[in-house]
Amino acid sequence: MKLKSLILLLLAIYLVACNQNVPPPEPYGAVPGERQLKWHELEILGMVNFSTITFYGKEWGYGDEDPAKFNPTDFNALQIVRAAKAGGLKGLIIDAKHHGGFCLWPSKYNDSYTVKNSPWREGKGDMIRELVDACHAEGLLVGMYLSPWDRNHKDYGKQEYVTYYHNQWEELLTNYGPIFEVWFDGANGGDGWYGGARENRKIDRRTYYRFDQLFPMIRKLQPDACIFSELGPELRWVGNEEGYAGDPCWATFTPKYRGTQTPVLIDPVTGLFKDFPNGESNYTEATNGHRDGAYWIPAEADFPLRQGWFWHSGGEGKHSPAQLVDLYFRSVGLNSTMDIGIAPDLRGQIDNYDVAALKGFGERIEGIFKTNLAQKAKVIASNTRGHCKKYAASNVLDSRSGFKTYWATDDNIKNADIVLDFGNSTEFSVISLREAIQFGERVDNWALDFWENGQWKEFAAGICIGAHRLWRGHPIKSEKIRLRIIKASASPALSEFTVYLEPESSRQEAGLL
Ligand code: FUL
Ligand code: CA
Repeated sequence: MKLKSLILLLLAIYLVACNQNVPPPEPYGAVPGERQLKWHELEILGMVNFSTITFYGKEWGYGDEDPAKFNPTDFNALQIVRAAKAGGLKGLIIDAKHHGGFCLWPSKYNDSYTVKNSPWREGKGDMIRELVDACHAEGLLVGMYLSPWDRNHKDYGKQEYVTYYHNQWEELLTNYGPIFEVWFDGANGGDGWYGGARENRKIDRRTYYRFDQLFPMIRKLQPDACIFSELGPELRWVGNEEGYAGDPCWATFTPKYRGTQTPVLIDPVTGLFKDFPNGESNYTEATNGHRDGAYWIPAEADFPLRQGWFWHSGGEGKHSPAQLVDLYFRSVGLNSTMDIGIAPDLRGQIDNYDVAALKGFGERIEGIFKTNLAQKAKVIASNTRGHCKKYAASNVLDSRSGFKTYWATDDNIKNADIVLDFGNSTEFSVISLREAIQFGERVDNWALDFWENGQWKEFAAGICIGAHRLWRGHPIKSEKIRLRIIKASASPALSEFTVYLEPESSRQEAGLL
């Protein structure tokens, strides 16, 4: 007994003592910046699309839609934001101006085509302000979408429009508090009303918008805002509007010009593109990303909740709560982020069907991750970096606590095992893995085993873990689960390995009984 205590004491001293001396692993490949690390923790986002075209039943405005038609009968920003919150959305990206050019705020740079020219709130309203206030009240982060393309503006195609566009960004990034994400749509250039000209206007997408000037302004005004576009520089489009990521979906990505293998260069000092081919990129490669891509540009998987990004009657039912759960596993669960398009109706509210879909989705996700069954498990790793407590295997047990605490191995280790021992037979159906992505994407191939009749049996395998990798399946009963890192490009560093049992009701909907 005494000897045992002594050994334990010595072991404890040894573990504590090594804390100071063993440095964390060297980062491997491209790694996320501070802004991106924060963004990775959000996981479920939304985008609100509402404009004159809602009242025309259109998806894209031509630019001549009458602002007098913009008259929601009962606009209610809190109702919209609460519907989003019930779905577990952590941030809302507000479409301030879509391709049709109508502005949801009384821009001082536009006298003819904003809420000021509409009957809504007798022309005295500011819809962005109301939405932002509601987000702040409910604890959601605010993002901004401002379409580069403007089919209303008479100067679209000329320098004057570019100045207008930059001025509008300045307004939006100055007057509405902190912004977590700015969104650049790839759809731009073509025909439109253009102040009555009704013609086709082609622009050079790479140079026209002067992103080389706009991006530094975004940095200056909103240093925490991640910049999203087809290809980055910080967040990339997943390459489809159905809401699923590729398998694998690496966060590392080398943006290239469309139809070529020529990489688009990012300035190493500012982190911004020197040349910005939004709308002319290799976005089809964005679905999977690139193992060892040049930059950390994680994928955002956007899709409209209804049929289309704007509200149309009859569009309900496109996604049931169960289908949203499925998409969650196919986006968030594959190292991407979910971005749900929600569309206010003619009243200016989220309709009941969509409210129920979001609420049902939020409840199901909460139900799945309610109890981390690994919490009390004994965890044993085949190797621990410098035998340090700081890098101990038990650091993987804290669920949803970000990337700070992690298990790491010695540098020369490229395959390793980590076992969760529950102590008794435990039923599970969902596994959650996260790498400590501040050190890059290190793991290539992994597999999961359960213990049955005195031996290990593989039940899942995959390529890439990244910020979040989920496995969901039929329930399995076992005393132990093992994660095998089969191949890694650098010694593994894992921040989470947790275990859940999805409630029977939502498993039933997914055919996973
Ligand atoms: C697309 C646009 O063309 C849609 O109208 C919508 O705004 C969506 C978020 O992006 O590219
Ligand atoms: Ca952890």
